[in-house]
Amino acid sequence: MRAWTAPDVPALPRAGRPAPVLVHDSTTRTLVEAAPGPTARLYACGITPYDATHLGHANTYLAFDLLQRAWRDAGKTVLYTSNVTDVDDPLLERAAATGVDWRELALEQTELFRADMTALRMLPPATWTGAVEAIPEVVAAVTAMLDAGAAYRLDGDVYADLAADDAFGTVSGFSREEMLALFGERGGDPDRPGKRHPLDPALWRGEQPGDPSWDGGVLGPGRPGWHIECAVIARDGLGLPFDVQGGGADLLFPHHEMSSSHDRFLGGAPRAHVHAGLLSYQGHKMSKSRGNLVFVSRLLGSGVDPMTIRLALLAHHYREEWEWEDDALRAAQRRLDTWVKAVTSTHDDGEPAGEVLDEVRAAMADDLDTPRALAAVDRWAANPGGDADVVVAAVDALLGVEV
Ligand code: 5CA
Ligand code: ZN
Repeated sequence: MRAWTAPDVPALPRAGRPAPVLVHDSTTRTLVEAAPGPTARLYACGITPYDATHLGHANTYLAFDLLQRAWRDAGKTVLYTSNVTDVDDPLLERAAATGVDWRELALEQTELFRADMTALRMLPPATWTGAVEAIPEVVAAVTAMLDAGAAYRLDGDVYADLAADDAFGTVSGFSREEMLALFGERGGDPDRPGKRHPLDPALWRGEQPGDPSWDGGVLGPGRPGWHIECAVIARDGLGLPFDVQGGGADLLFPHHEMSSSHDRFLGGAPRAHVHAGLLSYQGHKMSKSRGNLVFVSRLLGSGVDPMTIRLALLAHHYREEWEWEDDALRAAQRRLDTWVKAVTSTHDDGEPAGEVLDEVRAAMADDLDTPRALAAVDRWAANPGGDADVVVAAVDALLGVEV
């Protein structure tokens, strides 16, 4: 798929060697230098294109945008791949419920997402692949798993045989009970009769009347399972293993547990798993199924500055679970106004601009600590000194905020 246009990222002055960029790995539950080499490879799970783009999505994509900015500032080449789950049960169900063709729904919502990501100045993936586009590669991967005895057939469907993977369960570290409960809630089918193990995930779903299907070669006609979609798209975009697999906290299990299991078969699991906290609204997690959504496009349409939205999200650490309040935009707008004013009102005895750069840089390299980064800029803006251009560039390059 065609991604969106990249925002400019200014290069920042640097004296000395960059500090390692640390992020929280959900598997070890510690801060790790997830990409120690000169090239950093990131896969952030993309949207299922309906009800896009709500602020929960934006908050999660912001986390991975910031990670790329920190890596780039540390001198790394960043390779970023993402997907669009443009065929899956929830999308087909929404299309059927609203009487819209599922392809049209996916196209329209993907277009909306693209426009929202552009407005929010998110760095685009270098490879952005739809599930439908990846079908030939998924068919080949599932066929190879069957041939190797890592998968089995069940009434026209194909399932991964998790018993073939000794490392299954190590990504989330969840107990079998927790896994079973979450698997059922999040798209799995633990109760399907005939499976070798209730947690085995579908790799290929045989053709169903009324549902779209594609030629699966020896698999028969059907469509891809969800986790193999991301494993194959990540492998083809980044190579395996890659450095960071990312998404919202709801993807840790089953999605990232399962896709990592498939990755192990295909070439190696990601080195770290990074998850953003889920955003709530009106007392519940913002979710398509509940419908308590605040859409980026609605805010933009009502005249909200995209940088205000970005700043409202940046006010919270990416791992925090928090509730969106409508007045968050007012506070963010005030902050943006103060920064804009400070840039043109520096004075001789103000706080030096270079220290703001150091502090923002240090905060971002320390698990993307945006509240600390914003506090550093706020302090400077209250008493701005030195070369304002340095602060403008730091805020642009590291936080993606254009003042
Ligand atoms: N297509 C799959 C991933 S392969 C999917 O989960 N799509 S999604 O549209 O449901 O979500 C896209 C991303 O937004 C995921 O990383 C998901 O974890 C994240 N997300 C969804 N809801 C929220 C929320 N309320 N707060 C934060 N992130 C969220
Ligand atoms: Zn995914």
